[in-house]
Amino acid sequence: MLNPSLRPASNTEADTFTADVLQGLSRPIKTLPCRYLYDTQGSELFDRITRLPEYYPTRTETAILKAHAEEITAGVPDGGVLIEFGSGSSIKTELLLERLPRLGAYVPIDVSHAALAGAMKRLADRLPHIHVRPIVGDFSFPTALPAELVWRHRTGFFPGSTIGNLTPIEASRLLRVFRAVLSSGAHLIVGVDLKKDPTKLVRAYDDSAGVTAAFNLNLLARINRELGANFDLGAFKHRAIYNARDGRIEMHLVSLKEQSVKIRGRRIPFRAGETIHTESSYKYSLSQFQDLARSANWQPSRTWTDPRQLFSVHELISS
Ligand code: SAH
Ligand code: AVI
Repeated sequence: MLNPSLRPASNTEADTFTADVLQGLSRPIKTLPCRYLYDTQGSELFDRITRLPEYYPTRTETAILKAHAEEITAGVPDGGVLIEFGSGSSIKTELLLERLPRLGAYVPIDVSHAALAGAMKRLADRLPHIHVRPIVGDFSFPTALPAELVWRHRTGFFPGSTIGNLTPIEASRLLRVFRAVLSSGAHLIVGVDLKKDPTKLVRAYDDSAGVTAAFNLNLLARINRELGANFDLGAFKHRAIYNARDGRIEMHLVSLKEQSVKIRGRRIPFRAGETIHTESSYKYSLSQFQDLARSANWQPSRTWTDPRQLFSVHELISS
């Protein structure tokens, strides 16, 4: 529960960010919500991650979407709306949009203004016939569609294994929110990273070029920029571990010494070796994910994977 003295006076973005940061860093085990990784710099760094040799998810999911684009788009009727949750650069989505010349509209939803602006520009150049209606916002809350689209058939797209960044309980809740946004009978296409050798996983989240480290540390830089904090970026180190019990990769920022940081007039102490848990990335087996989908009243339909079973794309139907 948010300490009343920290509760924001008004619900502006900056107030919510301040409250979330102070609340997360006041816990016995310090955490920060991973959606804050994606400011302008964070979205750019994430795009660089997707091109790293060690980061297999993006190229593997892209190959699956390429190989099965026809089947995946078969359920989208002419005039329908494709709603993407956490659309980022929308690069993969082009593979679907290319096959949907008579789509009513593409609605990308993302918290990152910068990512949406970049995607809009690229799509306007590459697929000018597609009507794009972006929504800046948090996909965890039901989103109202623009009035002219409410009567159209909806299909959801949630690639990238972004669902893995939520705990299974949060993921089930989110799938229920999507069900409400998409309405009954809708199809939802979800990209889900699969369980695999932990060494390969850790390499994907602690790459040799240090891009993932920069992505993680950018969260502290963002808190300095936007909340006037004084994190010393050299005094924290990126760490990625595989937590086998929970089946998830965890990203942490480790304090290299005893220190304290000032954020909006509050002093936050750190012990040497203490960590801030900044992101979890859950890995599922095919059946684990299908069970999760059923828990949210989605009926698993078709599933596509790559030959090495690194990544999966699931088609779910709202029951
Ligand atoms: N779909 C793209 C991008 C995945 S990266 C792909 O598959 O490559 C995850 C994206 O989700 C980022 O662009 C981030 O800004 C966005 N995101 C994360 N949490 C979000 C939330 N709660 N609401 C809306 N967007 C979110
Ligand atoms: C967006 N999300 C699915 C990425 C992942 O793999 O969990 C975010 C990421 N974090 C570090 N590398 C990539």
